[in-house]
Amino acid sequence: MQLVFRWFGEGHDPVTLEHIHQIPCVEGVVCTLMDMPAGEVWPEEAIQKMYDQVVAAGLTMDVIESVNIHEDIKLGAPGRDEKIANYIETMKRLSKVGVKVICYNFMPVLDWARSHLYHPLPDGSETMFFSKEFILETSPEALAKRYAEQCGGISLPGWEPERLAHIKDTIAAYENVSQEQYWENTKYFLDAIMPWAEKLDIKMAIHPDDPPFPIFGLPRLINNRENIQRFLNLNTSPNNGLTFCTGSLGADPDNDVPALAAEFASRVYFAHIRNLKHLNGGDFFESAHPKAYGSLDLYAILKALRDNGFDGYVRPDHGRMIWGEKGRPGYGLYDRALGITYIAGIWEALERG
Ligand code: DNO
Repeated sequence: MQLVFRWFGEGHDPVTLEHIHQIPCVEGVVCTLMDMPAGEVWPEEAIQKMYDQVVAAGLTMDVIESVNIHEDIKLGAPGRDEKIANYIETMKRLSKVGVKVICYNFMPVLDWARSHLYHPLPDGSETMFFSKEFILETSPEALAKRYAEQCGGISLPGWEPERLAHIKDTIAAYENVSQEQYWENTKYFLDAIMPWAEKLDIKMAIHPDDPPFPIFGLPRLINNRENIQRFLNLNTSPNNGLTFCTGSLGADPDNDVPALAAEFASRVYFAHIRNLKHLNGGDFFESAHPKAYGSLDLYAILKALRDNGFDGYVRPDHGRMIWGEKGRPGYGLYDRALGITYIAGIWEALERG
């Protein structure tokens, strides 16, 4: 197991590599090229520059989150073969600097969604909040506008400008894609990339849908036991694996997250560990990591992963904004640093028995 920390890259993240290097137990960072539009080949120089920066800071860059999938691939549109070829070329280039895991998602149009990015908690911290009623009543365009206002110009991963530019048309395009067709489009992509993933020794780790239930009438894929199993059966390459995101899967109280961790541990190559608190009616907020604060038992989840052979990368996921920190929602320095220390403590206790 290797503990890693997400870093959005120079100019995109108020958290520096030097800060990350000072957090106990962190060996590497999880990076991306934030400026790269989905569907394009990542330039070798930019990959090399990012890699050199990370290594110079004493950290590893084994995991990339994310190489985003172009909508043509998800929609099964005529341009998909070219976009898939570009995706494979990016995989080849990443493997040259030793990348071992690529985290990606197959969520239509949007990545994650929350109603509030900076919801105040009674202790004075701020966190992300999901109000089901709010999301049901809003439109994706209104949500994007709200995020832009709240974030003061930061481009949020999953809500990048190029993704938002055609949001209405892209959502409309999904009206012609049934859930079954969506599975077929997923399989088409997996069948094309997995032989390369094997050759390049890259584990592909799909991220679950966040939230794990349908929003804005769009199809869902990775949201419960049955669908995870179905996904893994679509292409049985051992390189076809999962990012096990406790907060995404755990947002549905019907998902028994430790049981899912136990069942799928051998296909989990990357874990996002965070907690959340369920409220009435499907609402939830993202809490501090320890069990006393949320509805998930991260000890039980980590134990289930470890007991069942997981040996991948782990990062603390979304933290609250504490101690007056201002930054990317979910990705401040302090609470994630507390989170990773909690995870490291649990792991050490598990290893020492
Ligand atoms: C949000 C993240 C997601 C994740 C992608 C992976 O905070 O967990 O944006 O990076 O879904 O492709």
